[in-house]
Amino acid sequence: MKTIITFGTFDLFHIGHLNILTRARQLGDRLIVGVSSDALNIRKKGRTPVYDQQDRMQILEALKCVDAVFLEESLEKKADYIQQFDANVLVMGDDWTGRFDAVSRDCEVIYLPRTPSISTTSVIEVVKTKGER
Ligand code: C2G
Repeated sequence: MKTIITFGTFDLFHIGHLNILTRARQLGDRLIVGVSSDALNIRKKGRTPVYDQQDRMQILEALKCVDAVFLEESLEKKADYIQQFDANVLVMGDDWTGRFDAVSRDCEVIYLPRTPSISTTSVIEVVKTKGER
């Protein structure tokens, strides 16, 4: 059983999130997703997510390509999470290239190309602009 693990906030879920999850799932037999807690997101991005952690986890749990979801409390606990779920491969978007190579002792690390021209921040901007018209 080849277990893939990936992490993210997945706020305002969009096609870039779906693409990396479906591609990560295709690399193994099951996909486990660590969803950043609201508190972690404030620490790493300086803002509270639009969707709270419960909603973000529930959306991911509903996806065909996701087998299990858990709350990611810290960026620095990757090795613990990988051990906890006995993951064989860590997959992240290439905006993180090199950032998690330290766990390569425990599992393979693959950085996949990000989906161009979509991000949670750009979605927020589009909604704001439309709202102002
Ligand atoms: N992503 C992507 N293409 C986009 C946007 C995001 O492939 N256009 C990928 C990111 O590279 C990441 C995943 O989707 O692998 C989740 O993105 P975010 O929700 O922005 O999460 P991030 O802030 O990168 O959190 O422990 C690591 C962090 O929790 C990752």
